[in-house]
Amino acid sequence: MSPAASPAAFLQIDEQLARAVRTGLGSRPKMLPPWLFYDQAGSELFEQITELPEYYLTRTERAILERRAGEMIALAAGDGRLRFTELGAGSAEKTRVLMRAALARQNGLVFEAVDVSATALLAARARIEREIPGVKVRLLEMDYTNGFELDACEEGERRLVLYIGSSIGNFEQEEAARILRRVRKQLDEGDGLLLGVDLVKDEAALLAAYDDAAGVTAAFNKNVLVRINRELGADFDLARFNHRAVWNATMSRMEMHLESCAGQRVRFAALDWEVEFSAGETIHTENSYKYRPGDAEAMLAEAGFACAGTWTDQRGWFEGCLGRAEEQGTGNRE
Ligand code: AVJ
Repeated sequence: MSPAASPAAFLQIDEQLARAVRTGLGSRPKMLPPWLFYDQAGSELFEQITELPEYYLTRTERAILERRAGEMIALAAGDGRLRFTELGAGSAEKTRVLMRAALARQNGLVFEAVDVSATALLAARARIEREIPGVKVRLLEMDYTNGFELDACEEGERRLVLYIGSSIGNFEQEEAARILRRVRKQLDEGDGLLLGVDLVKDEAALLAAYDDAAGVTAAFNKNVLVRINRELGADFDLARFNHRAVWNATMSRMEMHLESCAGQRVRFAALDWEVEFSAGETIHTENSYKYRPGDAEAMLAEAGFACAGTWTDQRGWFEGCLGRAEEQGTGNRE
């Protein structure tokens, strides 16, 4: 098809987004990948979620870090200097606790922030460099799930990869394992990976965290439709989709869906495409896996890390686990 034949060829469309939408909404059940949430508005909504009374994850993990950062950093650093690399850094709000602990042991700290949201990264750098003297922020705008390459550390420096906030919970077991193995391949023996995972708890607490009273999570979920309307010239009517949060006990995950409240047809001008929805049909927009004690250690071990420490809160709702990169075998696993 020549560009002129496309009704919306003038729209500068993001090919990755177009592909994700075509694939996800063209399949049954319909789904969309969670990275689509994080445009500027979505990143801001996520920041609001982290402050909701129902969303215990951020608060609980921060409390663990506040109590244990010194210990974590000492274990990760050994007798070397640390460099931080955070996957899905976002605002890197909680990371500041770890930065301060590192700066109590060493002069200066390089912080490499990896994220798909450029606006979130720029805001994080401005704030961190203004408020925590000694931290040098490097921005890496990329989707770490597609693999990535990191610069080598300097002599005497150890890298500590931060993969916190239960970000790994968005991925199926296989994909999560692949991400951790790829991280391991970028590290040297003795480098660290701090993994933060949300734990299984009573269903009511989980449901509330993903369906808050103020409706912020609903807005976050629906924002994906707002984004598709804007970027692909689609005509989703937000009033005709409902936010749904479901606990899937069999799969040990919270799921978010957008449920079509009527039979309807949605048009995507930029794709010259239409999709039908039946009443009650859903778009599955996110999985958030919840783990059991021992799961994080097992995932780390499988990827080539020895567990150097595990920390949790009094309720046992969230867990941080520090893996130390072990000597790598010659086996070429991906
Ligand atoms: C950023 C993936 C950890 O799964 O809890 C918040 C995203 N989704 N509310 C999570 C999210 C709904 C969050 N993660």
